[in-house]
Amino acid sequence: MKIGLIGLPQVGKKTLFELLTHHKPSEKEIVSGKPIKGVVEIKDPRFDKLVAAYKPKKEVRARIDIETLPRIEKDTIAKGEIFADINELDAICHVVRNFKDDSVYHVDGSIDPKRDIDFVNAELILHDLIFIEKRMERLEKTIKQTKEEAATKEREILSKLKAHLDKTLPLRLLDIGADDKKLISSYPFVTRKDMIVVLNVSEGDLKKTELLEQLKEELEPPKIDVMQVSAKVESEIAGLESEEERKEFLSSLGIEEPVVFILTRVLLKALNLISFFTVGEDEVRQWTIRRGSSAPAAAGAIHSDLEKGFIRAEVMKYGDFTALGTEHKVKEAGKLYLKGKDYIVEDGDIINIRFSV
Ligand SMILES: Nc1nc2c(ncn2[C@@H]2O[C@H](COP(=O)(O)OP(=O)(O)OP(=O)(O)O)[C@@H](O)[C@H]2O)c(=O)[nH]1
Ligand SMILES: [Mg+2]
Repeated sequence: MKIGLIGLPQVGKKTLFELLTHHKPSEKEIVSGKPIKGVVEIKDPRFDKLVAAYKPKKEVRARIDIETLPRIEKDTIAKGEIFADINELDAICHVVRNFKDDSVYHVDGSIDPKRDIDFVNAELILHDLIFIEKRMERLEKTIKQTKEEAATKEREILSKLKAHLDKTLPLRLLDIGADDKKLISSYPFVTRKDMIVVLNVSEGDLKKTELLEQLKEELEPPKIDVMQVSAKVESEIAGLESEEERKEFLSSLGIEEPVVFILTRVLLKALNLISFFTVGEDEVRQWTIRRGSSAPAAAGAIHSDLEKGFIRAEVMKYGDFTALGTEHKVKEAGKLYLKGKDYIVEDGDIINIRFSV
C-alpha cells in the first residue's frame, strides 16, 4: 500500500511528511524533483492495549508507504511528470493550505482552500481527459486502417469515460464493469484513485471546525475524505523530549489525537483496509488487509507458507479480549473461535493461524 502527498507549493507537504515518517528529507532528495519516500507507522490504540497485555519482546506496527510528490503548479499538466508517480499510488492525500502566515507565500496570493481543492481536482480530471483524447486519436487511425474489433470496443469504453469526465466528475465515481476494468487497467487514470484532503490549519484554528464540516459535506459526493491538522505545531510538539510534555502541549491546544492517529483511521477507511493482530510473548503485530479478505488471505499476508498450508484460524475478538482480560479467560468463556477457509476476517480480529507445510 502506498499513499502520496500532493498539493500546491508551500502548503505543508514536507512538514506533514516529516511528522508522519520521522524522516527529514536531505537537500539532495528535495532538489531531485522526484517523490521522496518514507514509511508511516499505523497508530492504533488497540495495538497499544495488546502490547500492554502481552509485554512482548518485539512489537511491530502495521506500516504504509508514503511519498511526498513535487508541487502541483499551473504548468504541471503540460510537463506531465508527476502523473506517472500519482498513478503508482493507492491513494492520494491532497494537502491544502488554510494556515495564515505572511512569511509563507501562496501561489494565488490568498488563502482559499475551496479554490485550491477545486483547482487540483480540475487538473487531475484534465489529465485523464487529455490522456483519453490522445488515445482515441490513435484508436481512430487503427480503426480506419484495420477495422479491429478490440479497438472499436476500446473506443466505446473510452467515450463512456470521457462523457463522465466532461461532467467534471472523477472516474472513481463511475461504475466500470469487470471486463472494461481489465481493458483500462494499464491506463494512468489518476481520478480513479481514492482521495483524502488534509486541511493544514493554523494552530489557533484547530478548534474551528466550520470549514471542515462544510468541506466534508461538499466532498462527500465525489467520495473524498477530509481531515484537519496543524502540521507545523504538531511537528514542533513531536520534537519535545518527554511524553508528558508532548501530551500537555497537545491537550492545551485542544488536539485530542495526534495527526497520525486520525490519518490512520481516514487512510484505512479510504483504502478499504481492516486490521488484524497476531499476539504472543515474542511478538505483537498489527497487519492490514482488504476488507472482505478470507482467513487464508490473512494468513498469506503473514507468509505465503501459512496460506498454502492453512488448516484453520483461531480467532479472538478484540472486544472479547479486552472485556475478559486474558486469552485464557476468552477460551474458558468459549469465545476462542475455530474458523475455516471461508471465514471472512473482521476488523480487530486477533488471529492465530494453524498450518502445516
Ligand atoms: N504557520 C504555519 N506554517 C506552516 C505550516 N505548515 C507548514 N508551514 C510552513 O510553510 C512552509 C512550507 O512548508 P513545506 O512543508 O516545506 O511545504 P511544501 O508543500 O513541501 O512546499 P513546496 O515543496 O515548496 O511545495 C514552511 O516554511 C513551513 O514551516 C503550518 O501549519 N503553519
Ligand atoms: Mg516540499
